[in-house]
Amino acid sequence: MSWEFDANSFSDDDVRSTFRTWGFVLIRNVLTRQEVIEVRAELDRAFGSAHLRDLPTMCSTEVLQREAIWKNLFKDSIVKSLRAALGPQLWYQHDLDVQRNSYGLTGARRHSGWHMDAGSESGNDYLEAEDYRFAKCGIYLQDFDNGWGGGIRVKPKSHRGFSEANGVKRNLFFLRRVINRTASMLHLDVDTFEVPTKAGDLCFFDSRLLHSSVPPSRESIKKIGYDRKKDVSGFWPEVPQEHTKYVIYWDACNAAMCDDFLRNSIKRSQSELQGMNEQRFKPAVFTRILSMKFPDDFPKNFVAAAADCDVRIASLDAEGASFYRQKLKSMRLLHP
Ligand SMILES: O=C(O)CCC(=O)C(=O)O
Ligand SMILES: [Fe+2]
Repeated sequence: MSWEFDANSFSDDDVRSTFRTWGFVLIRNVLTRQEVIEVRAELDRAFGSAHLRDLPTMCSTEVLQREAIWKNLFKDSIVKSLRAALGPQLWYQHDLDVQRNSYGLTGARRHSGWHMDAGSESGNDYLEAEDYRFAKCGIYLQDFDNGWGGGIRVKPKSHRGFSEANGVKRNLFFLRRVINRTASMLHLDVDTFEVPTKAGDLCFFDSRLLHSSVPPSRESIKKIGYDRKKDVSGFWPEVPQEHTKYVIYWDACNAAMCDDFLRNSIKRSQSELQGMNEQRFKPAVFTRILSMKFPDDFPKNFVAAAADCDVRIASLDAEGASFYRQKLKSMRLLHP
């Protein structure tokens, strides 16, 4: 079974079973070459502005102000493939962001950084539900093999222990997961698959799948002097401008997952304290997201684009959102 499809010709059934079996799906060319150029140029401009210049991420409230970026989420091939994998009633979380030259927990350490995005939700029963359908979606805007770590790598099938009904299989999948984790601690690459994303591709993966960033190659690291640098963090501002790593990320799910996810975001927002100052590497992401009620607080073109393809957007009700708006007002923000 292949995990790779073309944006213009895939069967929904194949996408669905690939997602369940492997935990990830790659859809080629959801953006044309010209669209990639335009989106990258828009991001270069945006990140060149004073309030974003030193930041590794453009957060959801900022992305929502830039139609040239968010409109890509509603492309036919993207909506169709996500609907195939997640179910007919497709929901987007508006936790969208753009990551720039960001190598997460991996930094320059090639064997580290393995995680699942649902990590903060561990212990919640819904992760083990048979109908769990929740995916992290990324539009990659450079080739994975350009030497600057443009893509991600995954441990295929590592999501499967959670909702496997057969007890023996379940234990085997979990055992494999433990072996994978232990191997990466020993700097061994077991079961690692580098997803060969090209500029303009969509890759979406089950939020329980183990994955990590791919750092730049050893030669590239030398070129920018990071081999001599102490404390290389997850953000690499010295990557040459033309190789800037950009990924547009968001979460998508089906109706059954929405309340659970919002509840979890509320829990996570508790670490963003009333009156706090936002920090460069610690913006108040959850408070920002929860403060926006759909559709009232969204650009009207965004609301129309979502309605056009029948994608629902998850948010709190008016009273809930208002609480987080007040909380946001009490903070000193990096930008509005
Ligand atoms: O480097 C990447 O694109 C992966 C980022 C990632 O895994 C995350 O943001 O959770
Ligand atoms: Fe992740």
